[in-house]
Amino acid sequence: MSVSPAPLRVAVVGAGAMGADHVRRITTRISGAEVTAIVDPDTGRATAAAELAPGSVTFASFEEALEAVELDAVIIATPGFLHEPVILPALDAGLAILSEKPLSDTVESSLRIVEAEQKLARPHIQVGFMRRFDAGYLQLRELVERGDNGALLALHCAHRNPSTPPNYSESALITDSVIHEIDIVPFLTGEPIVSVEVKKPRRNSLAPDGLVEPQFVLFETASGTLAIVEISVNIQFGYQVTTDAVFESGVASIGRAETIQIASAGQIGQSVTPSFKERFGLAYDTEIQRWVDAAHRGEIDGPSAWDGYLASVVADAGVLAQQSGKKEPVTYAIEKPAFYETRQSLATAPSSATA
Ligand code: ISE
Repeated sequence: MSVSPAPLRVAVVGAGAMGADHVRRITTRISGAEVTAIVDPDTGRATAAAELAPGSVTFASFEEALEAVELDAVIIATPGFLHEPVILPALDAGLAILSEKPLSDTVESSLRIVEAEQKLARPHIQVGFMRRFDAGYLQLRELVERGDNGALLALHCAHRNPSTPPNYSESALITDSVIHEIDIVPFLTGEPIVSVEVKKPRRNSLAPDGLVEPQFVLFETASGTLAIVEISVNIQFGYQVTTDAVFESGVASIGRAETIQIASAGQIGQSVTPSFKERFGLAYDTEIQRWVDAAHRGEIDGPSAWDGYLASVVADAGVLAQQSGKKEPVTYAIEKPAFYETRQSLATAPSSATA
C-alpha cells in the first residue's frame, strides 16, 4: 500500500491580491500542500490571508518565519524588488521556491540569484510565468513544434488591463506586464529574443497623469520571427490577453473564446474576465499543483531562475527602448549553465487552437 507523503509546508510571503489568491488556491484546490506561514509586514493583510488557511501563523518578516516554524517551501508574491532578500535565505534553507514574476527587479540581482542557486545540487526556483500552463499557449506551442502550417513568421499579441494599480510607472509596462510576453515569445518560438523596439501611439487620456500608454513593443527572435505586443493598461472594458500566430500557411488564434457566446435581443455577446486572476485561474492552479508535485520529487516543473534571468535582460533592453525610441539589441552576458539544461514537459491540454 502506498502512503501519501506529508503535505508540503508552504510559507506565502506577501499577502496582497496575488499572495492571498495563492493561499486560497493551496487551501481549497491543491493537494499535497498546506499553507503554514503567512508573511507580510501589514498585519491586517497577513491576518486576512491567514483566515483563508486554518492553522497558518502570521509573521512580519521571512526571517522570523524561518526561525519559528518548519518549512519545506515558499511562494514569494511581493513586488519584484523584494524577491532577492527572500530567495537567498530560502535557498540557504534548501526550500522549494515559487517566485512570482519577475524573478527580480534588475539583471544584476537576477544573476546573483542564478549564481546562488548553482551552489545547490539542483534547481530549487520556479518562476511564476503562469502562461506556460495555459491550455491555449500550450496548444500553440505544439502547433509550432509540429510544423503543420509551416514556419511561424509573426505573433500579434494584445495584453489589455482594465486599469492600473497605484504607483504603476511607464517602465512597469515592460517589467510588470509585457514581462509575460517576454517569457512566452521564446517559449512559443523556441528562440531567444534578440532585439526590442517600442512605439507610442496617441495617449489614452483615461490613464493616470504622466503614464504614457498604450505602447507597442516589437520583439525580434534569433531567426527573424517578429512579435508585436499591444500593451494597454487602462482600457476599462475588462482583462484580455490574445495571440494571433501567423504561419506560412495558416493563422492560429488563442485567448478570445474563454466564455460562452450568447446571441440574444439582436446582439451577440460574450463576457470578459475582469482580471488576470480569472483569465489565468486554471493556469495558476496547474502551475501550483505541478510545482507542489515536483517539490515532493525534489524537482521543479516549469520556468526556472534561468528563464527569469533571460526575461530580466530583455526587460532591461525594453525599458531602454522606451526611452531611446530606437531598436535596442538584447545581449545576454552569460551562456546557459549546464545546471539549467532540463526541458519543461508539455502538459496535455484540450485542443481548441485552429490554423
Ligand atoms: C500583473 O502583475 C500580472 O502579472 C498580469 O498578468 C498582467 O496582465 C498585469 O499587467 C500585471 O500588472
